[in-house]
Amino acid sequence: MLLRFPDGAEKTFTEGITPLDVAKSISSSLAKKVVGAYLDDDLYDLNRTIHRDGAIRLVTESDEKAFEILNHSSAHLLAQAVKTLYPNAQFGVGPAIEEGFYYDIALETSLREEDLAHIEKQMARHAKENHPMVRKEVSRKEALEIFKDDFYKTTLIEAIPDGDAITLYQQGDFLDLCRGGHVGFTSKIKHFKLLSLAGAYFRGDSDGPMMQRIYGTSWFSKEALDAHLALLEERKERDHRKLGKQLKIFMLNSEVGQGLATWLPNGYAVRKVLEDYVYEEERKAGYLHVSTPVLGSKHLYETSGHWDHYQANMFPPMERDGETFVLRPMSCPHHMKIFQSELRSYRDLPLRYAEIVTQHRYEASGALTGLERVRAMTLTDAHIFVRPDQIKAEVISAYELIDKAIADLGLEIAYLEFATRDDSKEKFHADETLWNEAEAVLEDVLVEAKIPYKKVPGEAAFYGPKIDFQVKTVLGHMITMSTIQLDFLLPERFDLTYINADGEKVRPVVIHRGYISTFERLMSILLEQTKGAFPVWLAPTQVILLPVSLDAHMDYTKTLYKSLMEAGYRVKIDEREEKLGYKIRDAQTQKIPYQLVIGDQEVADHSVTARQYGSSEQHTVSVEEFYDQLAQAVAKKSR
Ligand code: TSB
Ligand code: ZN
Repeated sequence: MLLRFPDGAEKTFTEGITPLDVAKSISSSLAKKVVGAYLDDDLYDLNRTIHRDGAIRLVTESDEKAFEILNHSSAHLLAQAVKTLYPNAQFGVGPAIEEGFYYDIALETSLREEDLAHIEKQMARHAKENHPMVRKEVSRKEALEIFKDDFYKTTLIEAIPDGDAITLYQQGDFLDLCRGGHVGFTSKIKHFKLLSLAGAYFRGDSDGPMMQRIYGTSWFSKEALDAHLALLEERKERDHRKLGKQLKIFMLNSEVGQGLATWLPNGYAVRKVLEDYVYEEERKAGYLHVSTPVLGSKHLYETSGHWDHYQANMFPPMERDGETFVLRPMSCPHHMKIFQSELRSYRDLPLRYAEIVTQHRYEASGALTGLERVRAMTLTDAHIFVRPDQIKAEVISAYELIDKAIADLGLEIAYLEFATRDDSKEKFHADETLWNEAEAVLEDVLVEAKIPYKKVPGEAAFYGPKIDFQVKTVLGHMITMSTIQLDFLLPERFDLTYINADGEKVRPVVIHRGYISTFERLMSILLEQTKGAFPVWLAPTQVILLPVSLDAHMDYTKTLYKSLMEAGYRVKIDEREEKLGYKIRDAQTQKIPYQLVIGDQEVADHSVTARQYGSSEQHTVSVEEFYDQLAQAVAKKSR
């Protein structure tokens, strides 16, 4: 039997060897790291015998595929352990997933978190016993016979397309239906952890039976497992839903309604700074601010094409006095009408209308996630009306404005997504010529400006292609934040025109621009990024004053408070009858950037003793010096 290796070398082996044997024939260290092999395009288990010639590529622990093979094998080990502990258990599917594996289990008793530790121990026992995971190919008839009392496996077998091989895997006395790709021996599974329980419908079908899903994760070394568990812990800590509650930033309440966030005073304080930032940056960049209603007539949204292409994301219409209204999912149609409200000349362009826009989208309830995906949202929006010869310069200046804001916010662009259409009829408008032109122009700008991007067909807006700014948080979470979209369609549908230099009526082009996303999504990103320790310019409370004595030091404290408030800072006095140490700890929990302790010395010298969030050091400085520090901290934003 002749096997060809990736480096071109060929070697003859006796028939019936396994990938493990092949690795051993090369080196014993390789044999330790190998987890399987590809023979041509077929994935082989580590212990599956090879009966034919072919190109072989050993899969070792460092291979991307290896994690999947290990985790898939771990799912089997989990099922084996569950079967040992609960002999009546039956099983649905048990795949590897991005960060581990799961198995869906049908069991009379409902499992509790405490049971996971027992199951984990049993897994460790079976791992030690070193069962080979033995592959058997069977006919459909045989498979159905073997699993005749098992509704789940029978259903899964019946779903296997005709002509596909049906394979079973035996490990110890546990037999499972599986396509394969295993580490061959249970002893290869060493560093794993069961993480959580959830309910899951069999094959995701909500009409089918509900099963119990156990999630786990499996790694090739203890270090890797520990690092992953630490990351999971960090993720919990940084979960914006948890932080938002703890720091009283926002609330989600089922009586208010699903996906409808309420901004609490602390959250609104941050949002107001961001609103002012957006307004000022836009003002300096020549944007004109407008304000339009959250409702629009349904007719307006029929004209724009939203009704035809975006209806699935809209709340149903409402009628009054013979007029039909919709809650707007976007503001573009309103801005089109502003453009249309006057006669426009080529000299008026570009016209940049900006608005902090509250809009409503119907997002499926399963898709709602804290503030990241909501149903009522406020977007930092703009629509820029340009002549064709101005497209490039305007796209680039919108890009630069966004780029600066992302840096000011202490975030980073991970990559740009160039979203184009695909051949879906419902999602995109039908004018081939407009599409081709818009995509070509936008891509040209990206290429000329040497901005690297990833092309993603099918993700465009219905009215045109877009550039989405993907931001990555410290946790590696990728989120669409800002967007620049090129639109030749809405000007057409609204019959927008301006008078060109030759006195003719011609069409403008529209650039839709989402600046720093919606405040909801942005807040979710900022919370995750900062763990709620906002930089000074954004912090809900920037300074807290802690008088040592509520009598002796109160006058001076109040004077300071007043002057800081007048100067535009967000300040609080802790007037509670508590020990100073307690108040300091509390201020740290609230992640307030500056804590000022005020006692006899400070009153006498006209000074403050300042401590910064996260530090145990304190410095006594003059009031003037403190003002300087504060102003500098605000000015540097999140940079
Ligand atoms: C930029 N008409 C354009 C606008 O002119 C528009 O609405 N584009 S959008 O559909 O891409 O949305 C703009 C931004 O809103 C997105 O880039 C995303 O950051 C944010 N966003 C979208 N859906 C949600 C949601 N459900 N919850 C929170 N933010 C959202
Ligand atoms: Zn728009």
